[in-house]
Amino acid sequence: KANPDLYCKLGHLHLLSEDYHKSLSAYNKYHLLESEYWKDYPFLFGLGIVYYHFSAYSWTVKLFQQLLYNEPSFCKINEVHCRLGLVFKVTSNLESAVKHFKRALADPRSCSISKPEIRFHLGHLYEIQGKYVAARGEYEQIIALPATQVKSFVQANTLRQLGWIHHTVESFGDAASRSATALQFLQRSIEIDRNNGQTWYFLGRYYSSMGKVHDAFVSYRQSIDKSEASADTWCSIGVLYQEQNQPMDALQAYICAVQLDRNHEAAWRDLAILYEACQQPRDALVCYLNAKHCAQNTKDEDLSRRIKLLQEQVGSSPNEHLNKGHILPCIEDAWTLPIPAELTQRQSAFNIKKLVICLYISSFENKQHRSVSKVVYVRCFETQKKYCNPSSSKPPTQSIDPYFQPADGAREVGAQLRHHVPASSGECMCCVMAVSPMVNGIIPSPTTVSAVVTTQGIVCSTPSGKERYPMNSIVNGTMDNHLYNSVMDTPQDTPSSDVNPSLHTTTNPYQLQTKLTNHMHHHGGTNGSIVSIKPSPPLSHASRSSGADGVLSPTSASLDQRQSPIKEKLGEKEDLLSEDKYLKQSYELSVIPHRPLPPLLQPIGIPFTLPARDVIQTCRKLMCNGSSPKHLHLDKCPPPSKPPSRKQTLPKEELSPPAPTIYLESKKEAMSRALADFCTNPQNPVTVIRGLAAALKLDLGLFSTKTLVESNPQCTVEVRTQAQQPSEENWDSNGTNKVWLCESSRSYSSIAKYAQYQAMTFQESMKVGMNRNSGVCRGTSDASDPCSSKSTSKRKTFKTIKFGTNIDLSDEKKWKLQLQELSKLPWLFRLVSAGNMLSHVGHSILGMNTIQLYMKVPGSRTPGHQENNNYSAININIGPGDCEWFAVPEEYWGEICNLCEKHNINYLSGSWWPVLEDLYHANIPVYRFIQKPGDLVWLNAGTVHWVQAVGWCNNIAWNVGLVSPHQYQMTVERYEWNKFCGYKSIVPIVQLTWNMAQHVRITNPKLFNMMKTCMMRSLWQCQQMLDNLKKNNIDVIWHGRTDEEHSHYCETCEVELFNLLFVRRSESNLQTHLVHCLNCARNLNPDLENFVVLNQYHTDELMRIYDSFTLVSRILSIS
Ligand SMILES: O=C(O)CCC(=O)C(=O)O
Repeated sequence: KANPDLYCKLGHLHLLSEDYHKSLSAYNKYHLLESEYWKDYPFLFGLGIVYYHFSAYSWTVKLFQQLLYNEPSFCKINEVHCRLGLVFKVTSNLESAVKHFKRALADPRSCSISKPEIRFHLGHLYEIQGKYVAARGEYEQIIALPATQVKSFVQANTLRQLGWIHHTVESFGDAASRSATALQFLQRSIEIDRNNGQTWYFLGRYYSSMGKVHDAFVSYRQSIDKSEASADTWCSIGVLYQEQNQPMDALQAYICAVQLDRNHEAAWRDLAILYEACQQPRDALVCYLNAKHCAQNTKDEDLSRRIKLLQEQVGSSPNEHLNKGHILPCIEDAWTLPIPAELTQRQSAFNIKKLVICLYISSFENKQHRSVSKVVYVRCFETQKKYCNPSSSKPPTQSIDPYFQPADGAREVGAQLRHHVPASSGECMCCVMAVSPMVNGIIPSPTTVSAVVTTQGIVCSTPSGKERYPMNSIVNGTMDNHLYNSVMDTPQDTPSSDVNPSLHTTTNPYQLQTKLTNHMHHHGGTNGSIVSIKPSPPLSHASRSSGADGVLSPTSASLDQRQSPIKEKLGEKEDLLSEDKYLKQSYELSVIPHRPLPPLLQPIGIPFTLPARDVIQTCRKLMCNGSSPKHLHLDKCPPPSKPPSRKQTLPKEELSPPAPTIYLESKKEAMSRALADFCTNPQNPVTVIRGLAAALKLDLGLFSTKTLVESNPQCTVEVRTQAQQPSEENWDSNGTNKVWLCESSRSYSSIAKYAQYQAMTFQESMKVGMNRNSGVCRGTSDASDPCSSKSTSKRKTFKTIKFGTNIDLSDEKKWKLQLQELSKLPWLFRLVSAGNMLSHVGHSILGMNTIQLYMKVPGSRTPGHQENNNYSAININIGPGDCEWFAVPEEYWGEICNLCEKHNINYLSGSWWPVLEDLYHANIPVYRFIQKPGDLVWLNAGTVHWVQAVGWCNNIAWNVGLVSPHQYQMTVERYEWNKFCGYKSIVPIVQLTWNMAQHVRITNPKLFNMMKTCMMRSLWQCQQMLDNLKKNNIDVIWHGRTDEEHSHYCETCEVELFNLLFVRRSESNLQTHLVHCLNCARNLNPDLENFVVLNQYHTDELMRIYDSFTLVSRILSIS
């Protein structure tokens, strides 16, 4: 039988010799043979690097996330952050990119990208986000460094960007001084690197805007000579020609631009303007329509008006008349430009190479039983794209990513192209070969490359081959994305390139392994705990007993609580369960069918009956003699994953199940155990409870707009400006495509102002005779629908509306009456109860254990989500209008997450509205129902949902966490998934577990086991840290924990910190203290210099809580 380790080592070896194909093949073998591949960090790292090399970014992220989750202090973790930064930058996940680059920058260890280059990326990300001051700050820090510390290409690129932002950002001073500074920076950049095509392009733009036509042409020409053909440059050349009244040359240049990038909106628009100027409205219309198609996500009234006007004009004139006396060739003829055949052949050769890569990658995917995702390629950012309107004398602004490093294939192709462009300066236009024509204005798939020499002697080579596009496409394989430009115009031998000299050190498996082993030994501890006693913090809301609420599940058996010496209970090492058994156990102990327990809850092989002191001793022993079962560490568990996709196809009728609805007639029914059991049954993802307000005589009028205005008019309202759309659809802002991205902009207002808006929109709709509460926004997007009222053609236009959301009702003084009224609810629905986990957090978490209010007009949307940490939720519609709900059972969340990823949206932090037909197509059932005024919607743990107002209404909502094994497991599962994805869990689960252990009597053995495991793990983690700190003579300072003190999170990775805090002063503001976890602190400084270590609990106290937490028999709990 083949030894898997050999394959892994072979993978490393090939990686070191930069044979990526062979490395991938060997790693794949290892992956197929070794089910616990995730324990091998150098493997995760190596394969991640290989995927990165092939631009398979989604797989790179997956591998690196596993590494970050399991070994955050891996010796090459800063390399991981750099690569993730680059991946997220190129996939437009800018926030995540910033996070990872910041972490890489803070890490003092070197990696393949130099610190100034990392800083450049950070600056550039800020620039893309429009944070120009921050961008300038980063750039200035780079140029302030001694020249010897910054590679010349980084210097050149930094100076170029500084020049560009001074040229374009008006807030940087008066025009004259900005202009002088910009020119200085650009010229300095060119002095350092004369071969940077992007800098020449910017200089061309600069001269063009200064009216220095000759200098502009010279610069553009330099740009084209120096770099791969760029659509932006050709578009700008077109503008310049047009300004010089050379329409034919302008046409050629624009055609080059759109052949290079068929989605270059500015070039299409400029071409349209050119045709209009030459009295060719039919061609102009075609170009405007293409521009419109490119600008899918931006609304442009001017463009729409222009199109309408031309449509009328073209419609009313016969064809011959329109064609009469035209100056320019029509668009179809203009499109058929020549190509050198040689270049096409080179494109084909490249295509073959790409296919091989795909085959390699799919072998890894097959093992994962996932649908084959395509290789992810570099994508460009569209940031400063404006229109190149010659009439406005504004030069075209680039659609940039001048900074992103192309995948190696792209670079190769670029180099080939550059190499073969004929260096001609003739004053003619030479057409070499025809390409596929544009049929009826529809852009054909480009398959060829064209070369044009314009009258100024500028040579254009337009690699319009179809093969060209995948280099710039993202995972969905569409051909719609803009072309990339080189990120840093990095020379081939720089660290960023794939031929990476420092990779020799980064990926040396032996070094990595040694470092890893050292690190693990370093973690081994001896003795030492600090002894003191601190009283338990009082609870803000909850009572200490389980009460008569009956929330505690009946117990079938109670565990043996007797405590006895280690030897008796644990026996010898052999008595510990074997690893295989643990894996099996983690499925058996799970209360969610077919899903293992999340890592935090997986048993570590020490009986719960051992007292805390013995737990610590046992762990120490196991660590010391090196025989620790791997699962003793939290970070040795398999990383969390999404639930597997469902295999069986649901019959059509099961795709739209009716939402379970309960009609209540009496208070007794409302308070019944049966109701609670029904709602909390995992089989019922959602329950609508009707008649509750009447049964309990609830005065929901306390939440009406009128009362809200009377009681707290100045209260803050977060306002989301949205498009009012049919509820089962979600259109891009242009109204042309159904998308998942649910866009809205945020602003703030007050209850009083929003109330005015609510009233005003209501009155307006009365005037126009709209139906306020029945058909509005519920129908489809046909022309009769008010949401798509103007939708006679394919394009939809939607009204803009404002949604008043996340209104905080936590202030008990301001909202006394309202909060009192809600205490009439049955225990399960109450905001505060002993059986609600969230009442034991010890502090408020806005919107979770406090009430949030929503004020709506028709069409107001709450995008798709699961509740924080998978808690259950309650939502009451106050009325007067209805709300429409969509809900999907929890077990499908992974599939919805995949769909979000397919649409390039982050499932956890992004804003998405599922296109219903996509869900049905994916065989995902959707509950769709109307919530009437007074209806309470109970969302069970983890149910995915999204909501749209049908009429004018207010809603109130909050979360509940039933103290049950199902809810607890769900919560911890999401806690771990959040950690895996680098997303903050706003519920501090470890703290909560310790609090619950003190304040709730648990009768359910499964829940007890889970909680005890969580405590055992955290107890040992704390002790292990303390042991190590003591060994390294690092003092721990007592800090304690005040009542209602919020839990702390690591400043860097945002994980919850329990008990031990690693604190340092902020470098930018010495008054600010930053709290870190041990891993991040050590990544910043391995010896923890400049850190103060604080503890919030004495070990004795933790041990006391641990030991006192016992399973209570049901009978005892009632007595
Ligand atoms: O009423 C709303 O729009 C918010 C709905 C929601 O997501 C919730 O209550 O959890």
